[in-house]
Amino acid sequence: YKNPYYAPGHSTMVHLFEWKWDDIADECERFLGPRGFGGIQISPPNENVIIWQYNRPWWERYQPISYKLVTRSGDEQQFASMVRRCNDAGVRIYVDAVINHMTGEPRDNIGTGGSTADFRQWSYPAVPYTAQDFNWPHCVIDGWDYGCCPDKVRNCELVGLKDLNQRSEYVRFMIVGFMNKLIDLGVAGFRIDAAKHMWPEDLQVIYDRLHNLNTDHGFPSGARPYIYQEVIDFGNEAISRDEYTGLAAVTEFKFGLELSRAFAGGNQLRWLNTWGPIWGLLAHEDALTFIDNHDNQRGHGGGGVILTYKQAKQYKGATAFMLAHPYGEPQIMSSFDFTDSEAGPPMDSNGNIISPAINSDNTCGNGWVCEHRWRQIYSMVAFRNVAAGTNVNDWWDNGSNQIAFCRGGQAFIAFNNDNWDLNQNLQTCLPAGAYCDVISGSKSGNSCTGKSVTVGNDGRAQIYVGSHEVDMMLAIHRGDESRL
Ligand code: AAO
Repeated sequence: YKNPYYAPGHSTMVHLFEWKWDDIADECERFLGPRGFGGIQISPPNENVIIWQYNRPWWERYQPISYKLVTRSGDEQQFASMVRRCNDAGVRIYVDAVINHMTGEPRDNIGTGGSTADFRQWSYPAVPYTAQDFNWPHCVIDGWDYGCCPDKVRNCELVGLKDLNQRSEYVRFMIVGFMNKLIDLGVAGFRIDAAKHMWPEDLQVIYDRLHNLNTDHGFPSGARPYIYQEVIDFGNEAISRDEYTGLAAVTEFKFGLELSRAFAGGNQLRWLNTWGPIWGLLAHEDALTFIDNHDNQRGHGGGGVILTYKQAKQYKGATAFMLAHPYGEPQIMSSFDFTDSEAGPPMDSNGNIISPAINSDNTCGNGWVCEHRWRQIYSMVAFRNVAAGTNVNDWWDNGSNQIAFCRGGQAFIAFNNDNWDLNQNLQTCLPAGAYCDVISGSKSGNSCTGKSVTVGNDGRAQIYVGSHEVDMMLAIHRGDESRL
């Protein structure tokens, strides 16, 4: 369950938070596939309760009312078409699977597919689930429980969401049926929402009943879904991420916290020369890594102080480091702009999501940030693909916040997070020749729209990153996008 089965030459997942299925399919064909992205985490595809009381917040999608594939993102036919088109473009789909609970919303009880629920009776007729399918007696998790009491964290309700009992064969049957339907439609795996709140042994049973990935969508025969489990673990709670790594991959929240700290200036970049498990991070193959996610970018659900698109220079630096370094399976957040942490995606007065507009410079409009379309970020996905299979070598630092390293003989990157210029003759490990920096610009015919770098016969080059430049890094590699 730890192999994402990316198409050859692809890497990196992007979370297209709250995007519609038709827009995702277009994005696979016009941008993500051609640019070498590996996959997409989509918002939960099954029917959720409609919450007008808070003007359709983003978090209504974490309140399931049935397993019908009908949401603001689209219906089942649109979902199936998206998966087909994305797989054809070499881009995999990973589903955010909300299987811990059902809606617990006190006022609203109508779903995006027209189904109803009576949460006070634990009644969800569109599945159907009734009271006997939930953990009993009913209780709600409070903050203290995380420190002391795994049984409460797993058997009580997370923020009042009705807590399914995954020990029940009937509940397992419904969940497995839902997930297998998605696998048969061609998805490559799942984020397991709130995995900490379910018993590992129950999850094991569910995972082992999942189908192999669909060979009609280009997966090898016998391939198991990629599963990454949402477990927030900073090392100070009763439930450890280690209880879940035996099953499948786990979201590594320390990763974004530490890189955010470093790139925000709270820790010197030179210490990153040991980046990986020495920092208390999960083993490489166990870790789904990211700078920010949809919760912590808006102060929901813990995770400490992290960088987001709102601190653009530092955020691009941290993201570039994530993509330049071989550790972990990276995920990029792709956001809609927000000031109100509850607000849902751009929508019209009927609550329909407004599609992102695509500007001529590749960026998005209509309220969508589209970090994955920032040149400094998508260029680093190409960098990662060129560097695949190599390790970090020829690490250089100035004893402070200027660092540089090679990825085998394939790629080179330098960072300057000091408040003075980086101007050094450095080993790039690349063949002699001229290269375009893919951060400050791109290759255009036989020249660069940004900086260029000339590598000598000894692999060395003069590297300049001014402290007042828009970006703090410079990256060159052997791929077509960089080599002149
Ligand atoms: C909404 C309303 C609620 C209402 C509820 C039901 O906001 O007021 O009661 O509906 O009507 C999302 C939103 C929720 C929303 C929910 C349903 O974030 O606000 O509730 O949809 O619409 C825990 C879980 C983790 C979870 C996180 C939010 O362990 O699984 O809470 N994340 C996922 C999703 C998330 C979603 C759900 C789950 C539910 O990603 O989007 O919720 O499907 C500690 C624990 C964490 C725990 C946090 C929660 O964290 O370690 O496990 O996360 O507490 O507060 C430091 C510590 C850190 C600690 C943190 C916060 O950073 O180091 O460990 O402080 O204390």
